[in-house]
Amino acid sequence: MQYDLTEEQRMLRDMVSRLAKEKVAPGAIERDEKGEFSWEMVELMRENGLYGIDFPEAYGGSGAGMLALAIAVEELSKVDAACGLLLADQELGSLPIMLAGNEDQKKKYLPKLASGEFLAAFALTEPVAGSDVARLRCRAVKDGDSYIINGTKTFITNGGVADVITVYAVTDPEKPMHRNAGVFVVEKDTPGFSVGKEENKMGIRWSNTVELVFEDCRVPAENLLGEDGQGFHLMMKTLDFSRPAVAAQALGIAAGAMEYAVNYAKDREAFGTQIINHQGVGFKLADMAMKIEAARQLLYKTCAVFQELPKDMSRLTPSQIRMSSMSKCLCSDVAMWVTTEAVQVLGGYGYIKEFPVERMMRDAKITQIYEGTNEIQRLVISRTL
Ligand code: COS
Repeated sequence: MQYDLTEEQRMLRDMVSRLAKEKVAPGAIERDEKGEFSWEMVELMRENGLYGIDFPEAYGGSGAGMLALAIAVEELSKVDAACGLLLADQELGSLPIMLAGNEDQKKKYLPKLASGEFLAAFALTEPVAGSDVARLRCRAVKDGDSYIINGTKTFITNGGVADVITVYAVTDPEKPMHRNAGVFVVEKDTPGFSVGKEENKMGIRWSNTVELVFEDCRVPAENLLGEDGQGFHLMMKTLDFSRPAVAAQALGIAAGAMEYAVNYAKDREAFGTQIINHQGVGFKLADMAMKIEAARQLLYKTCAVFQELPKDMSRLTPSQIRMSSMSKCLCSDVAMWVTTEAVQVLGGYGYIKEFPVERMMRDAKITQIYEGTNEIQRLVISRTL
């Protein structure tokens, strides 16, 4: 029985780790300060074939699976969480097509998403709600061979830079909740679609986060993914499949902060010895190591389970759903705790922008919020027990 990474997964980890240290880490502080989307980082992901890691080989991906994707996101996020998010969000925006797209839709979009020629975004949250998906208000009304979409989506990662956006909209409010919506592929040049306000964020600052506005936006009916009425379930399944990538981002942030704190604690002296020798510091680092490794084991196990599952609209079991939510919740809680303690280990330096743990602490916070708050994850977990 194998309970370890494969040779290919190790090679990928080493390759992405090198790339992260040599090409991503050097500009991380500047990108964070500027808060402008980095096409240079997109190009780096494209050149190294990283966008297609978890895309099927039949559609131009490398078919390496979800664990490989998690490993890549983790390595990138060790030095720059917004860079890890480039891969995680490509997966999130593309998953509705992978899960519910027909052959024509898959052929049309997936190869370009796998290569990174197209960027994807996922549009679910609205100003009125993010957690309570069943009460979202964006509408899509069938009109002949099209649907006309009206509404506003908010906090959409990559919304202003994406070529294709998968959009959730209620198609028939008379139908029962959870069975009254659809998910549509909207291409960026569609008339009636526009990008609104760009958010100025606490963390993952150079990642693009915007409002999207749909005003009589007419999309061909053939852009509906799966069946009309299936939208809620498609979005839930998308999130089950995508949350492990957010967990990987959080894990990477935690591991990056710990590595920095350990090196600092070996270097810095107080009371005649390196501060790692003081239990007040050494025990913090020990707790970091335990929590990170426990979170990593849960995440990798979840990825190993999910990558064997068919990417279609079949139902997941409660235990599969629970594993996805547990990974996201645990890894992000660990990231918040570890980064806060890493700042503490560095003392005054931890509070200064020249030292990366300050940014990591700000970056960690969003992982407890997006793709379902950790309160929602606990709700999902408790409902499946
Ligand atoms: N995976 C698969 N199916 C799920 C599911 C999940 N995680 N959660 C719920 N479902 C299914 C249920 O099995 C149920 O199916 P049936 O209608 O066939 O019985 C249906 O969806 C409705 O479930 P429920 O009654 O639990 O729905 P609620 O309206 O109470 O909402 C939560 C459930 C809160 C869990 C859901 O709205 C959610 O996940 N919200 C968070 C969304 C989110 O992550 N937002 C962040 C923005 S995206 S970056």
